[in-house]
Amino acid sequence: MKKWLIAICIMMTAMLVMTACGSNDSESSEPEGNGEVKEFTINASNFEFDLKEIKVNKGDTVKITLKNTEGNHAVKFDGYNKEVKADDTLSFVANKTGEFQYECSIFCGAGHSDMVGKLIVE
Ligand SMILES: [Cu+2]
Repeated sequence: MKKWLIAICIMMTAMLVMTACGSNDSESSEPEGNGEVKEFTINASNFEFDLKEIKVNKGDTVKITLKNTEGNHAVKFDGYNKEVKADDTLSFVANKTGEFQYECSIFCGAGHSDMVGKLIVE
């Protein structure tokens, strides 16, 4: 009788530990939305982004890679408070609908203010 109880206790503890580890895993990995994963590459030059519009659906995981083909630029997404630097990939879940401007966040020269684009989340 006692051994049987101990066995159940061990099994329940093991299950709890496994559940805890499982949730930790999902927290430490990349954010996951309930939509698709959409990948984009923005090529930045003086003074333009080659990608001026990014369109996704709410719940999609957006992955954005920034490449600087000329000059030094970074991209900041208004409304989401996210930024991607050169040769880096930003990943976030588009959990808010609307139109959000993105812009160069490094002052790069005369055309800096022209470096804008639009993130559309439907
Ligand atoms: Cu700039």
